[in-house]
Amino acid sequence: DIKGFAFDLDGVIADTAKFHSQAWHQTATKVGTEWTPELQEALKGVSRMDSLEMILKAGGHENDYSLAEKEALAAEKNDNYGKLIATLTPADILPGMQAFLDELRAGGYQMALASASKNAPKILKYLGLTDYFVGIVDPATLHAGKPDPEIFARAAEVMNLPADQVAGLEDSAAGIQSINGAGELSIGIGDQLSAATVKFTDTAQVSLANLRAALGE
Ligand code: B16
Ligand code: MG
Repeated sequence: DIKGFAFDLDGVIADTAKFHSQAWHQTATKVGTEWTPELQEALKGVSRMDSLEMILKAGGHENDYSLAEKEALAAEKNDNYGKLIATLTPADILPGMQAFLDELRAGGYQMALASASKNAPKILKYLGLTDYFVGIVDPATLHAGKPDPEIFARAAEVMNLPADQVAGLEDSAAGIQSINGAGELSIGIGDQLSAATVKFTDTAQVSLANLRAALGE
């Protein structure tokens, strides 16, 4: 039986991807890489420094910057992103997710956050959701990011639950791979998540009743 839920943030709880994209677009322009929809999509769920490397590589600039210069570019992106997320309010919670979190809390389920974002604690605060979560995995302490199973395995630890009692919610293929690798029940939100055990088209579909129906319970 599932007793806890591990949540991705960007794309599951709030659409912070639009802010990441806005800020990375500025970085891409600055380094001379063309900003394309494919590049934008490829950055989903990828850590800050890996995202920068992908942007540099897409324009053939991977050898043009020193480590210190790369760190400065990443810091500048995060400053711009920080200003954008500061506008978030509870009205920015994706459809259905406040109700789902309330339903889980009322049902005595545990919740943990498994986001690659170092800004996650701030974002939860802006959204007014901090108190729902028993813990937030600190991505700075991970040896490997998604698709490695580590982040979702750590979320189960935070909730003090064995993997087979945990369900993970994700909107990225890398995240679904991480959940499956950790031995948890994967719930995919959006299309192109064929590896997910349960699939929902959007966050508005996510509820315990729909989950039970999808599992044939
Ligand atoms: P930060 P998630 C991920 O969040 C984003 O999808 C990804 O685009 C971002 O680069 C990454 O967090 C790191 O974010 O720069 O704030 O540390 O989907 O894992 O919740
Ligand atoms: Mg995501």
